[in-house]
Amino acid sequence: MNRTRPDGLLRALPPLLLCSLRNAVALVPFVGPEARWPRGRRPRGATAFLLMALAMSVALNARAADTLRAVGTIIDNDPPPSVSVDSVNVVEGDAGSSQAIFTVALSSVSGWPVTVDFATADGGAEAAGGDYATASGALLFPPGVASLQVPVAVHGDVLNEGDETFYLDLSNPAHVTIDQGRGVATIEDDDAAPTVSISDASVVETDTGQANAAFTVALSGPSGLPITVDYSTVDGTAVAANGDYVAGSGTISFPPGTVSKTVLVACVGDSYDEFDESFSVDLSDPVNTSISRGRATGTIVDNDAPPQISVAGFSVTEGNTGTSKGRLEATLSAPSGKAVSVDYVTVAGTAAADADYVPASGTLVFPAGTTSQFITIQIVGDRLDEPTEDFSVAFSNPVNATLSAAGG
Ligand SMILES: [Ca+2]
Ligand SMILES: [Ca+2]
Ligand SMILES: [Ca+2]
Ligand SMILES: [Ca+2]
Repeated sequence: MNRTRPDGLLRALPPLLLCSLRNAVALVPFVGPEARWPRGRRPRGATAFLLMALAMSVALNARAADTLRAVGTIIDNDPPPSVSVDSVNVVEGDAGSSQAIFTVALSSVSGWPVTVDFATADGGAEAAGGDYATASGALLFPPGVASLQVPVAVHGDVLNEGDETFYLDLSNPAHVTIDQGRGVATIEDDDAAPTVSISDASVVETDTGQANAAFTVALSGPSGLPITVDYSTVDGTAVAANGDYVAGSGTISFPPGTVSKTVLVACVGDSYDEFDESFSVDLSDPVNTSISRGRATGTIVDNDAPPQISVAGFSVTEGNTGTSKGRLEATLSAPSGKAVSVDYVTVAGTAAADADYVPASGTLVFPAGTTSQFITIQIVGDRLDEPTEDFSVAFSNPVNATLSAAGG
């Protein structure tokens, strides 16, 4: 209300004149013929004095109109606004950084400069673990501004993991109250689970004790989640119940970040010459992974030399008629896990074929695990007095064995 403009004085004149008129009427009892003065008489010069007072009243009122001011106080009846921070989702990415952008908003604009502090806080996402970059500071809302943004850097990776969260917390409000003081940022994982595979293994057999076949179980990449997979041995030509290896099963655990584990299977030594034997290790029940190669072959490489075949000389007393049997024993130096065979044929010496013995030939077979076999030769009897005669049995073509230096 500006009262300094000239037309303001014009507007003030009517009330001033009215005020002066009231003063004049108030003086009437003192100036009229019925005026009652002390001691019942009007003092000399009183009428002139009162008229002068009336004139001064009019003049004073006129001067007051020149400086009149009215202070208008508008008492604000509005509460301060409140401030809230929203929640955001951001796709993680595989490398570099992306931004989680929080919006901090006032419930209404304010005529005051509004300030509030902000700071990030770990949830499942950890700044120290590289999931995001910490951020903190103060937000100033100039009068009339209702919202501001707070970007927070989120770091990408290639780990399969669950969605993770962190927070943006508000504090120290000025000219504002905090309504929603915590915003949640959800980092959405975008990585596939790694696969798991098991590799073949082989071990050279020992003669005593055990040797381990080491199977590598590997993930295609690291994971942010704990991974487990079960394993179990399965008989092949190697049979656990026969003592070839020690059956085993269990659960393989990969803590987050681990990509390789080893499964050991004990293989039992022996001295049997045998074929290489194999068994399998199977994977099953993968957790937080899938199986890309679920069966590995374990090969037990035999380290035993083939046995030697040896024969002893034999003698037989000739009969007078018909034939009698001469038995020739062939032996192996050690039992074998393989079938051993060797060819034989009789060879005449001073004894003549047919006249003194029945020629024979064939293949002598030692079933696996046996060490002794016999060849029977028919000796022809006669009544002729004669020197001791001899013939021989020649061995050749040994299979899964060698011939000893000493012949039979
Ligand atoms: Ca990723
Ligand atoms: Ca990830
Ligand atoms: Ca052996
Ligand atoms: Ca062996």
